[in-house]
Amino acid sequence: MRALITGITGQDGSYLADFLLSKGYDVTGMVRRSSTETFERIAHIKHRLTLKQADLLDQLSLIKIMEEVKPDEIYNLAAMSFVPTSWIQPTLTGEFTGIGVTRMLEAMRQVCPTARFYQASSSEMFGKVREVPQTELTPFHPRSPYGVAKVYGHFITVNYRESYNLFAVSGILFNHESPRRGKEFVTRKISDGVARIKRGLQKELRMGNLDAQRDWGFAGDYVKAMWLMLQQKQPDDFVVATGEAHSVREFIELAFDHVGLNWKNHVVVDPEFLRPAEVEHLLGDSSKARRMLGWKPEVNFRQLVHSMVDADLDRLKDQGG
Ligand code: NAP
Ligand code: G4F
Repeated sequence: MRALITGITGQDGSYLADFLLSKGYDVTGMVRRSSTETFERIAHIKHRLTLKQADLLDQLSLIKIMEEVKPDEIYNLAAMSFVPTSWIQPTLTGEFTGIGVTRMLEAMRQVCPTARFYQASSSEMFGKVREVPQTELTPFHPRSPYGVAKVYGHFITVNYRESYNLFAVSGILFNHESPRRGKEFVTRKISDGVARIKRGLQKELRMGNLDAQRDWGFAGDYVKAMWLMLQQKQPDDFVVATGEAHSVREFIELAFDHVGLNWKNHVVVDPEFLRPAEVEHLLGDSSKARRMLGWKPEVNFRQLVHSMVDADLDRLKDQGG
């Protein structure tokens, strides 16, 4: 089996590549050119991957990569994925995260229409939530240009399935984290900050809204759900979540407790990290995925927090006290 992963240099792309290689797939990763390579997350498997240059903004490059790879499965994980940046670059976010999905689907339709396509949709689409918990049937009310672009990506995937009979699915994934998470996202910012404070490299941690609640899972568990969605008889959309919500404050408290520090002595709320419109509370109901895919999360909240702090402590062990 041949898989094409866009966004292979990101958190999810790297875990998905690990997983597909373990299943014996030939894995090609789509990468965009940059002046400095960003291959840190796939360094351990780079020799087992084929990497090819293309860009979500460049239709011809997407057609060419599909002609060369002839994939059986396509995982479209590439996107501008950081919510605050989507207010700074709203049209670019729309191009990458929204229209980029259409470019991928068009390339697949022209070149390899029998391939199976996974779109990385997001719980950010629920935004100002209409019901708790959120299911596949909950209406969307996105609260950021990123969320709006993801709603477009979701519906264009559904539309191409219905219009052209493609095997195209949308996975509505709630927040998932890991030691490979980018340091600007809240969980990794906390785990990295706690490790730096513990190692004597930093004194305070400046944060935004501590009341926001998220349904946080482990990225390694969530990439399995992506694969399972493409192994079904019929294409369909699924919510993937743990079914447990925790606040940013709880994450902070657990992370500082883990290293024997009191968070109140270090955390400073800084208005710079507040958002123009906030998603206050996300909680997913993944009953459909559990029932139809046989999927369930293996890592709980406490294990997730501890593993992220431990990984950052380990990474910084030669740099501090
Ligand atoms: P991530 O770590 O930010 O990775 C994003 C990837 O997209 C990187 O490999 C990046 O490449 C690539 N990319 C960005 N713009 C591109 C372009 N124009 N052309 C080609 N590649 C481009 O994100 P992640 O956390 O792994 O998330 C994967 C996907 O799932 C994203 O679509 C995200 O929006 C979605 N999602 C994530 C979560 C979550 O909690 N993690 C939840 C729901 C949905 P560079 O290395 O070159 O920057
Ligand atoms: O970690 P975050 O930046 O993730 P957010 O906005 O929920 O988006 C992530 O999850 C989505 C799935 O729902 C993905 F689609 C998306 O690509 C991304 O992976 O922020 C989480 C919460 C927010 O409410 C934010 O306001 O944490 C709050 N927060 C509080 N202080 C902070 C901070 N977020 C960041 N990044 N930095 C802070 O200092």
